[in-house]
Parts: sequence; C-alpha cells; structure tokens
Amino acid sequence: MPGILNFASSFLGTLLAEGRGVSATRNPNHPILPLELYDMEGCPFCRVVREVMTQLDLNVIIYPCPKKGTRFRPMAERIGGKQQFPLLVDPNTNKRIYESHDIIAYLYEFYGDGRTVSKVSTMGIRTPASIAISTVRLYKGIKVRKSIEPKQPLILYSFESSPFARFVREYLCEHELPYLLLNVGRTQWQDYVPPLVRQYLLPDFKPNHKNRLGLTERSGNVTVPYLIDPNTQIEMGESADILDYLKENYAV
Ligand SMILES: N[C@@H](CCC(=O)N[C@@H](CS)C(=O)NCC(=O)O)C(=O)O
Repeated sequence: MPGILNFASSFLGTLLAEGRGVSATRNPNHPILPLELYDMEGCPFCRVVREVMTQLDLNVIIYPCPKKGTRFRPMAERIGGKQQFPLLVDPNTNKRIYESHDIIAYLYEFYGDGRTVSKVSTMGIRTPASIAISTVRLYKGIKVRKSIEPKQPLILYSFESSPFARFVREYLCEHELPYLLLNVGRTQWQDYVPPLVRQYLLPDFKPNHKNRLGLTERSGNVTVPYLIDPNTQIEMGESADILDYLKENYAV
C-alpha cells in the first residue's frame, strides 16, 4: 500500500475502534509477571483482547503466530492443545484461555476494577468493529515472512489504537519477532496533547502512569511507538525509523 493510503487506513482503523485501545484506567491490580499472548496482529479477535490490555494497563509478552508461522505456533499448540488465536497464558495463575470473550472476561475479573463484560459488548459491538479494522488494513499482520530470530524478545512501548504503533506491530507479527508490549494508554488530558506541543507548552509535565513515566525518563518524552532492542542495546522512536531498523536487522 502506498504510504499515504497506508497511514489513512491505519488512522481509519483508529476511528473505527470508537475510542477503545487509547486510554487506560489507573488500575491497582497489576499482575506480578507479564501476561503472555499468542497473537496475530491482524486477527479481529486478538485485537479486542489487546484493546482491553491497553485499557487495563497490562504488560504482555506477545508471541506472534502469523498464518504458516513456525516459531511460536507449535508452542501454542503444545500449551493449549490447538492452534487458535488469541491464546492467553497467565503465569500468575497458571491459566490458559482461548476465546476472546472468555479472555476479556478473565482480564476484567482478575485485573480490572470489578466491572464485568457482556457478550453483547464483546461479540456484538467490539468484534464487528475489529473486523472492520482488519478489513481496512487489508488483513496486514496475518501472513508470515522470513526473518532472523532475535535471542531476546524486543520491547515495545505502544497502545493498541496508535495508528503509528500499528505499523510496527504488524511488522513484528509477520516476522514472528516476539516482544514485551509495554502499554502506555492515556490517563490524563495532558497525554492527549501531541508530544512536540506537549514538550513546548508543558515542559514540567510528569505523567502519572508508570510506563509513561518510565518512557519519559528514558527518552525525554512519550512518543509511541518506541522500540528497545536488548540484543543490540539500540532504542528509538519514530515508526519509519523503527521499521528501517527491523528490516536491516531481522528481515531475510
Ligand atoms: N471465537 C474465537 C475465534 C478465534 C479465531 O477464529 N481465530 C482465528 C484467527 S482470526 C484462528 O485462530 N485461526 C486459526 C489459525 O490461524 O490457524 C475467539 O473469539 O477467540
């Protein structure tokens, strides 16, 4: 897809999410160990789960399982018994859960603020919107591409509906590059101010959100996506630069 159409369709995807996957509730019930998600970036059922992970401010190791992928699909099958995605593994409770609705209900129950979720909300509202997003993205983030396997998972600051972070996550998924996803959903009005304007108008602003604060301390600002590669000690923002870096280092 040419650059402008690519951005337009990612931005349209953000609009179709109707605000989900952008903000985070300040959630006291964080798991001790990061969750693990066997995931396909372009799969509508996986996306609704990731939206809730942004909302509940959960860190998660993403094991990308694109179609015909060989790196993590066999692992998922060993753990859960079949190749169906999303598959959530929670090392804190030893739970392994299939079915997007069941995963979302579990996340709200264990890591939410006591709210429950109905099937009307998940299957009736969120999933159709997510199918629309996958459609406008032409189902990117589904097909496998050859890559060099990193020794350690990468680390990505992102929130689900960021149109820029989406490009990077699609690339990571298609190339089966695992990563620790550090969610940085927005919690305050200042988080909605574009990063460059924020730096200029609110130079003393400190986010009240753990990952946002961590990213500010690391890079001086919160711009998403932001990639850290523990294999090369390189870190960077800007989706286009990150994609160039990934192509140079991991594409075959
Ligand atoms: N009802 C399931 C549907 C999951 C599903 O159909 N996922 C597809 C991907 S979008 C899948 O796992 N396909 C098998 C495969 O890719 O091998 C849910 O809500 O989680």
